[in-house]
Amino acid sequence: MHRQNSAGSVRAANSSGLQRDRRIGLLASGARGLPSGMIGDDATHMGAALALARRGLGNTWPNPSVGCVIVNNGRVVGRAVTAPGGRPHAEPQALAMAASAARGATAYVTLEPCCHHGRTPPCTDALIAAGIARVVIGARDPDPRVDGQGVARLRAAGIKVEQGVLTNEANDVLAGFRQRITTGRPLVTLKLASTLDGRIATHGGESRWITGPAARRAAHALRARHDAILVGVGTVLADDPDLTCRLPGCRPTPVVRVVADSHLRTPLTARLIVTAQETPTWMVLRAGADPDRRRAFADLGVHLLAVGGTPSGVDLRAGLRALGDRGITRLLVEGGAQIAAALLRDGLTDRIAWFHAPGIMGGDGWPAVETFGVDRLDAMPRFVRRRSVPLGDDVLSEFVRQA
Ligand code: AOF
Ligand code: ZN
Repeated sequence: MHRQNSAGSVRAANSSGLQRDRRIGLLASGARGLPSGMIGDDATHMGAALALARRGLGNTWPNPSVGCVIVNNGRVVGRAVTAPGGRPHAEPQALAMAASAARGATAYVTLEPCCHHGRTPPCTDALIAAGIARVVIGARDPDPRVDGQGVARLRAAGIKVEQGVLTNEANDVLAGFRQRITTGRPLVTLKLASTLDGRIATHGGESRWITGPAARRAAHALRARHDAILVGVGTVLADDPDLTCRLPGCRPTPVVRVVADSHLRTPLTARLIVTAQETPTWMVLRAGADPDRRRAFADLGVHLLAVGGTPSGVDLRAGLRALGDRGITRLLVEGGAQIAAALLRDGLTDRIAWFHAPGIMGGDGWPAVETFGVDRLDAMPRFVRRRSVPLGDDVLSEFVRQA
């Protein structure tokens, strides 16, 4: 009774989203114009699983956010996303919701189900035990403990497995996890908010506010979908930011705030430091930094990550690797101009979210990105625009690094 009710309400709650996803799915699968049928249905349900997975972004590190939708005879009987903290995985939660309706059903999973005995039992075995007949997978799991073996195990148990449904979208949701597994560092998104001519403050340092309220809300939503936010010590000294996500009901787990501060110049009274007990604050510092000061930060609950230095500050490449080692998959970099320049110079910027406000300061204003030695056009890092969204008078443009 209870199960039927929950399945019914899932269906009702989801129907308009599903219709929207159906349209998107049909376009994405190239099946435009098909009245109904397998390709369209698969894309529809995978679209719904991807929408669930997107909701988990920022909350599941060190694990990927995975969406799972279980469909029996055209009816959604179970749906779930990886739990905050990464466990339980999506599949056992969706199977629990479906209960006996999982028998003979199709499971749509944005990521290849795991087959290893890690901190949780293998999802492949849970799908097999529940009597799932068919599994549709968005992206293959790059984790070497899985990487194709999940598919093989399902097939060996007689389950029909389809791959390649909305794979680009699934890989997009998986990008942070893939980056951590394959390179050891998180996916880096640089967030900038500037005038049309790329200025972030007047000569006298006035910067509040350049963009309007809609853009600032979108910036908070961006924080919600990342595991951690990085700023340089210059930004802490200038703005004393809080770096939390201040949208109501924004996220179940707190975002990790990270300060790159080679010589520990951050004041012990900074907001990021005095709130470190409630919301994690990590500092990336130089290995040789003052031991007494290190102890003072540690006593206040700050987690310290010592790495090597460069003439311009901490070794950011090593700092990013240290974040990856601790499980961070998606990092949002929010300032300042020095860090932006260093990340661009070193090829460490994977994505850019740039908010442009329709004002112009001219050369008196501070640039969003410091100089970083581009002397020829072919030395300039280039990006591809993925989308632009008007937000009041401002525009958010999202870019990915050119392959
Ligand atoms: C799934 N469904 O929802 C997620 C998966 O340490 P464990 O046991 O939690 O396993 C973590 C690995 O499981 C992770 O590295 C990734 O390969 C996979 N994540 N797999 O079937 C899920 N989050
Ligand atoms: Zn699993």
